[in-house]
Amino acid sequence: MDILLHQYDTSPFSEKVRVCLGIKGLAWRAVDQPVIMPKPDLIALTGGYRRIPVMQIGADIYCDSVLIVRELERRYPTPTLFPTGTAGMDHAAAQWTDRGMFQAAVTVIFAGLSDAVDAEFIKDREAMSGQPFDPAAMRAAVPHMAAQLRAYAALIDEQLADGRAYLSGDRPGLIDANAYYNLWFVRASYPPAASAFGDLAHLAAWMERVAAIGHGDRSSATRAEAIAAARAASPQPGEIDDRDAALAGRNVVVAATDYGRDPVSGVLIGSSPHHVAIRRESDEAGTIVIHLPRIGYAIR
Ligand SMILES: N[C@@H](CCC(=O)N[C@@H](CS)C(=O)NCC(=O)O)C(=O)O
Repeated sequence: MDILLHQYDTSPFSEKVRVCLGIKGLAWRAVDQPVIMPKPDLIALTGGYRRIPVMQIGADIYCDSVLIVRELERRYPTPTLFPTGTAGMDHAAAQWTDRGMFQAAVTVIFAGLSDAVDAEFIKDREAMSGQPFDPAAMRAAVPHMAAQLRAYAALIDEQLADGRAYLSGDRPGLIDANAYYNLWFVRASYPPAASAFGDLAHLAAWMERVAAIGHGDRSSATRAEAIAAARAASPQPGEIDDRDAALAGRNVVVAATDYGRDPVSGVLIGSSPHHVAIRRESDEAGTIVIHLPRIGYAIR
């Protein structure tokens, strides 16, 4: 079954996943989704989750880049995303890159672009975050956030100072994809802000190496093809962690706790410390199972 990645090209969290697909040399199909709501063809598959990226394999739908890369490693273990056997801490690094580093990148980019940002985009992101888009406040935060970004970038440069090619040695892994994608985002979206890290020589050479990994064997699929693929497939069976036994087979509602908190409801059919899997019926896509992470998500 094809790996379908619901994404858009400018999405930084999608770039994280695309680099992991490149490390693994996998074939996959990009399903481009809109940058703002409405996204009816995505919601038909996710049951309400609106963020990008989402990975689909048949009738199994994986929300959030953290869970997507975990599932890629489970299904396609070779070559590994953890070449030095540090999977736990490499996954934990996402709590740094996806939060503090991402917020710093977003601030320097959107403060820089502020006058050029489309009104519809601003309205959408205000609704998603519950926060006003305030260009003046963002511009005031730039010195601090640029300093944060530089400090984060200097950590990466420090790790590379012994001449290693990638962050854990001579082979690339998830830690490289995580550390890379926000810097890529800044450089691609608002190049002047890349001055926060452009002079770090080890980091600059490493960014070129990560870019050269590429994205694997990419082709494209339409949104209608993705929905048809879900309808034609059956989801994988799930297994429930003993700790969640009381919730097995019950209706649950799962939502992110940071932003884009749109709830997804369904019957709990699988769980582990890292994920929950819920089954629901979609008018368009038939029976689907939606997988969501546990860190940063609440279950009711
Ligand atoms: N924790 C999520 C965050 C994803 C995220 O914030 N994605 C951005 C795009 S890169 C998003 O969904 N923005 C709103 C949208 O595209 O509708 C993940 O790791 O996948």
